[in-house]
Amino acid sequence: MAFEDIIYEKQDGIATVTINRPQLRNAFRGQTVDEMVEAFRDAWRDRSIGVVILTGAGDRAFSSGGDQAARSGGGYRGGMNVEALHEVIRDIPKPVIAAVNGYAIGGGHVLHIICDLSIAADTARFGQVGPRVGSVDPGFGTAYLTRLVGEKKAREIWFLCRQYSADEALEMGLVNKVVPAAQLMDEARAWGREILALSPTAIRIAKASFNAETDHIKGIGAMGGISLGLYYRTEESMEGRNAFMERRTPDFHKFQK
Ligand code: 2NE
Repeated sequence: MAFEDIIYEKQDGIATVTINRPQLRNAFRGQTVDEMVEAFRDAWRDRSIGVVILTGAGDRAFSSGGDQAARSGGGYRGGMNVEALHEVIRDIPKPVIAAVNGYAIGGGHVLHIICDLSIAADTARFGQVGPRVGSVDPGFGTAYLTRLVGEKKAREIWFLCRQYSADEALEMGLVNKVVPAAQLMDEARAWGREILALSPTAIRIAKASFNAETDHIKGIGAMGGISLGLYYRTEESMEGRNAFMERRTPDFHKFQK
């Protein structure tokens, strides 16, 4: 498999998917998402793999979400099937560990939310940014986030678009552990090895049973994806996107209803 936007490696039972666009804080475009889906499907099929680690290249970002440069009034250039990516991370019958090595922002934050476990570098920063940049990620990004941090905190995260430190993320139940940045991948692999020593069938059943409780959120995500496609066509959404690209504060006043 030849990938351009990701690095996909397999070693000793652990597959690692690395978003490799560090110059854009590992923002993803349609192609990046397609490549990640293909890598996860390969890890699903490969009987030698028991755990997948998802991370970002470099030391600045896990992922900053959708590539705003690839977005216009018609949505992301060439389309972007984020729902397929969310589904494969959830449905692959093997634990997925997010190794959050820097900014996990916007759609990048949602990716780590969906992973089974999250280990953060002490330098990591977390947050949603959609309402500031003319986007929103309804589904797992909202409803499942609420399962992790509770209703009040989830609404704070979305309604204020603040950033949170790794220690704050740990305190609110967003991540499992915080480690010094230099130890992040070793720690993620150590967690992976611990899982590999356990019964894969028991793990598989456990993951499916955890998912069963929240699988209905897929439907919210599907409806949300359609709404988002319509929202992206609006002047209001483009004001957020354009303000980010032009490095200015967005002005949403005239859209208040
Ligand atoms: C991540 C963050 C906080 C980093 O800030 P900083 O100050 O460390 O870096 P800077 O200067 O903002 O970014 C470095 C370079 O990366 C680009 C920037 O434009 C900049 O480019 P140059 O000036 O060097 O040429 N960059 C960063 N993030 C990008 C992005 N997402 N798309 C395109 N270029 C990006 C800061 O950069 C930030 O807040 N970024 C998030 C921007 C954002 O709008 N993300 C998308 C949210 S919507 C979404 O992800 C989504 C959804 O809502 C629904 C479905 C699917 C996706």
